[in-house]
Amino acid sequence: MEEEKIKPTKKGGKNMTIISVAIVAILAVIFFLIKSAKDEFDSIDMDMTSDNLVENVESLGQDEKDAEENIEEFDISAKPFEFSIKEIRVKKGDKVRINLSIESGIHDWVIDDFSSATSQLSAGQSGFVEFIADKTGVFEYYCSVGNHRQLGMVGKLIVEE
Ligand SMILES: [Cu+2]
Repeated sequence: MEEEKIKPTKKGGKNMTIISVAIVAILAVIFFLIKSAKDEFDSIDMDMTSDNLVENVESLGQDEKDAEENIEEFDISAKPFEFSIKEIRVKKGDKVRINLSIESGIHDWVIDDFSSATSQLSAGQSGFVEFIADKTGVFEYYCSVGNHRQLGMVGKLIVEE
């Protein structure tokens, strides 16, 4: 009789031990997760202190600005042997869109420095090209048809900081 009474108690004790170990293990995992999350949070906090906070907020604003993407659009018409716009000025990071329409002859609009070009278009046609002005400087655009470039069918793209 006594043995039978002890047995279930022993069994229960064993189960309790397993459960306790499991709980401790789970708590350890939770603690570890919380701690690593907190460490991460603390390191973010560090960057957000005083002056850095202002910088971070400002750069956040800058990122939003970039995400909006400032598109600079230019309508250029072409005839032998000139473009209606000979100088384009944009800011670095701007998306540039060139809408080219052809008055007479066959022309295109090419800028090697940004590996961009419209297709060759004939009178009455229009096309466009878009690219990001991702570097500053003065770059030449031109018409690649025949010797149009040599005949002065060129212009300047000025990208400012
Ligand atoms: Cu041309």
